[in-house]
Amino acid sequence: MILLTLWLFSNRHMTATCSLHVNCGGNDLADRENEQSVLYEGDANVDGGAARLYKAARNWGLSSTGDLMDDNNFQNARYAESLQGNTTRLSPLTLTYFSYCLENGEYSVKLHFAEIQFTNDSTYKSLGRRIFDIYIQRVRKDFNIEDEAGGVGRPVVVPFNASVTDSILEIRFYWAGKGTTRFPKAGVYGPLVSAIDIDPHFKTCSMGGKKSNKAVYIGVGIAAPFLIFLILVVLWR
Ligand SMILES: *[C@@H]1O[C@H](CO)[C@@H](O)[C@H](O)[C@H]1NC(C)=O
Ligand SMILES: *[C@@H]1O[C@H](CO)[C@@H](O)[C@H](O)[C@H]1NC(C)=O
Ligand SMILES: CC(=O)N[C@H]1CO[C@H](CO)[C@@H](O)[C@@H]1O
Repeated sequence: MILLTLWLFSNRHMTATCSLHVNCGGNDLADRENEQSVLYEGDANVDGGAARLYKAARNWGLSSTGDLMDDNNFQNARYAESLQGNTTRLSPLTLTYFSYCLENGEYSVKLHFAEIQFTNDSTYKSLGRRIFDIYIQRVRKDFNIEDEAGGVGRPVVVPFNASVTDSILEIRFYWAGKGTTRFPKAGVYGPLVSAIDIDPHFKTCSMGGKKSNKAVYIGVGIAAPFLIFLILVVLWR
């Protein structure tokens, strides 16, 4: 019985999750939404590189490919960009965020964007156009943050629905060569994203937090009569 209790406890860490919040290109950030504290896990410490695969401690990661050939940065040191504390992750070619060990079901995916590399004014810095494709099972082609948000420097949140059938959800951003590569300066093209929300449409997360509590209750439920029995035996003696 004690072994069973231990097994139930140890299994808590292997169960699937059913939500993910990422602060792309930034640090861990606690946000309050609907009276609840939500932790946005940051990936600021993940560098660029022509090909990069990163696995976070918890069930998610990212992969980034491509080299900004003309940015005079041969180390590809960082692909995190920020404006007034608002961070984003940029990738020259493809950027994929993946979440694995997700409970199967229907999910809401919200992608947060803000065009922070171009300006609104009438200088050459406003001439840039960033166009990329988004793949979440279905394709959203020729996505342009500036058009979607109605200007630069403005945040926009774009909702998607996703159905998870094999516990993996992949969000891929792909730069198909459209838009500008030289305005306002070299090396600003490629997909860019600020934050990601993955939340289940279903009410209770049976394999996530809820069930782990249940496992503990079952463990305690089984162990308690055994303990009482043990105490009674000791007292009787
Ligand atoms: C750009 O223009 C839009 C629409 O006029 C405006 O809402 C937005 O705040 C402007 N962005 C900046 C950075 O000034
Ligand atoms: C997602 O699905 C829900 C329920 O079917 C629907 O109400 C909503 O409009 C969908 N959202 C998108 C972005 O397709
Ligand atoms: C572009 C963008 O996301 N701007 C936000 C930066 O952060 C401040 C608060 O810290 C927001 O008010 C802006 O909307």
